[in-house]
Amino acid sequence: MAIKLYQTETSMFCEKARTVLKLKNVPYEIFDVRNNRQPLIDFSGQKKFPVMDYNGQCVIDSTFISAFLEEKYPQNSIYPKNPSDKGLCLMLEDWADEVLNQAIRALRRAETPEAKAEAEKSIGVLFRSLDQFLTGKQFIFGQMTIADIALFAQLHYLYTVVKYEIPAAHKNLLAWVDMMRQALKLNLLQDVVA
Ligand SMILES: N[C@@H](CCC(=O)N[C@@H](CS)C(=O)NCC(=O)O)C(=O)O
Repeated sequence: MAIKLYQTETSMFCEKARTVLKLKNVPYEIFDVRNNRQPLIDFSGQKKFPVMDYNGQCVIDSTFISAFLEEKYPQNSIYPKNPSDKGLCLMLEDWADEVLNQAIRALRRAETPEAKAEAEKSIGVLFRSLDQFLTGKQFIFGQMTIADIALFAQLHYLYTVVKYEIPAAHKNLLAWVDMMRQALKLNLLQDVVA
């Protein structure tokens, strides 16, 4: 069995895939696409990452990579057992990957004080929803699932790349972020999941 992840260290979607591999204790090697995307394009026929080479089988997109890994390595399941909870978990994964991701990208791209204020206003709405949702919660479904992993990968990017701290008012959200930091054995929020 050989797994190669085409990736970069700082991409949130790559960190999401690495976290699933780590949770399941699956060994893998990496190919860093930062300076050379050609091997990724040759292997996958497209330029987005992460891409997983699983014994020559090509799996594109962090959501499909996670589901594929779950099938091959059921230990430390990334989905809740209850079927309805699993549906909600998948919706949360999608919300993190699409909605939260767009707000974080907007914050990263904001160059003027006006653009930054606008982006902070938009992401503030999402922080408030998350803060409310995470009231009194540790892992969302009682064990670490892809909902926690996908949300953390996006929020973590604020600390590793954007250099933006979630405002102190969002106490439940910040407590959850810190709980995830500890669960993933990161000394600092600025460290990436390896
Ligand atoms: N839905 C995809 C998103 C992947 C994605 O947008 N990756 C970015 C890096 S974070 C990328 O490939 N950017 C380069 C490009 O679009 O050319 C996933 O979950 O893997």
